[in-house]
Amino acid sequence: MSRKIYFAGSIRAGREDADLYARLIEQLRQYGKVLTEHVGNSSVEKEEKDMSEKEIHDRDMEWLNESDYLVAEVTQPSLGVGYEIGRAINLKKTVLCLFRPQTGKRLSAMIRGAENESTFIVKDYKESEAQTIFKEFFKEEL
Ligand code: 6IA
Repeated sequence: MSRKIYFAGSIRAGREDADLYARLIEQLRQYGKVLTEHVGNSSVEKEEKDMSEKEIHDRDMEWLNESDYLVAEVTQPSLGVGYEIGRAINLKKTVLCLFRPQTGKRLSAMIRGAENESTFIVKDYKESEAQTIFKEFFKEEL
């Protein structure tokens, strides 16, 4: 059975990293089905304008529920992504958070401090390292 991966990245909190999300999603497709490809789509805000906020929330929670993994790009701080991470922990999903320290930002202690070396992993990374990180993460999670 193929893995289901929920990818989380900032939407209303800022789309500066949207192209990076799209590239990460493309790489993640090697490891399973990515349920949230819209996060990397530059026109998500137009395409989803016909859905109510409740519909967006409930659909995303359904996808999170049926996924095996949450992979979150957490460099651009986002309330929605933080919420999804908290819900994923509650649902006992395996979580990988990716953070780029070279941006000069500092990751919330509530994310960095949740690292447990097995079901909640936080990786500081550069984009060139993403492939290796995914390979290692999904190998250990077979
Ligand atoms: O607080 P944020 O908007 O930055 O939260 C981003 C996170 O929440 C993402 O990881 C998504 O999974 C989820 N999310 C937030 N908004 C949406 C959305 N449409 N569609 C799907 N997932 C979402 C918002 C479109 C709207 C601007 C018209």
